[in-house]
Amino acid sequence: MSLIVYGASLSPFVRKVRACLLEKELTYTLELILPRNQPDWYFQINPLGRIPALRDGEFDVCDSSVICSYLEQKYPATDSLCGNNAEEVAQIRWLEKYADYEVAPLATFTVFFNRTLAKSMGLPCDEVAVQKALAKLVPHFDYLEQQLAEKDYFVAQRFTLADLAIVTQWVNFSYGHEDLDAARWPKLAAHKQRILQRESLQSLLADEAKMMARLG
Ligand SMILES: N[C@@H](CCC(=O)N[C@@H](CS)C(=O)NCC(=O)O)C(=O)O
Repeated sequence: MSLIVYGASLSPFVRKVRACLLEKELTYTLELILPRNQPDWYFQINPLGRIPALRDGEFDVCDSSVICSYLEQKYPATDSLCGNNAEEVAQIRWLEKYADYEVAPLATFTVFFNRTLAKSMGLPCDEVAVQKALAKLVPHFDYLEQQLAEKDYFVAQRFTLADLAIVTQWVNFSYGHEDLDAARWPKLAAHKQRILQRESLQSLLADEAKMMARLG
């Protein structure tokens, strides 16, 4: 088995895949591909040019959600993160999609991009867009707080891809100098801390700290 993740460590989707691999105790290497600066050959793996992609031997697959589900099917002896029955799978998929398509455009593509990445690319920070995104995030925080209720994890009373997909967005949110308001969303804030304590995420965050330091 030879697993290569293509991408850059500060992407929430790359973090999701790397944490999934670590949780499954699958060894991989990370090959750096920067969005907007991809080599031509990368478009043969992902015609959209987006990161992450995974190479497993001769097999290529892209999109973090598809990659994690592939790993679950391909390596069934590893810890299950995608659910053990139809109901769990559906709930996990829903929350993962919610994180990837509702939260990410605001927390990562707007707040993190403008506050942190834009500067490093010589672009201005669009603070008006950031403030609009922060306002739009409020109902998402409310919904997720309500979904979590009194549980430690979103689904099945154990760590799953739903927890990972959501918390990976909070990491980029914090890199954009914002944080969940623990007074307003105490369960969600505690959940974030709980998930970030995991060994997989602790090791990734240590790696990312070097990159954040370089970005200044
Ligand atoms: N749904 C995709 C989203 C991937 C994505 O949007 N990645 C960003 C980096 S965080 C990217 O590659 N953007 C470059 C582009 O869209 O050209 C996934 O889960 O992998």
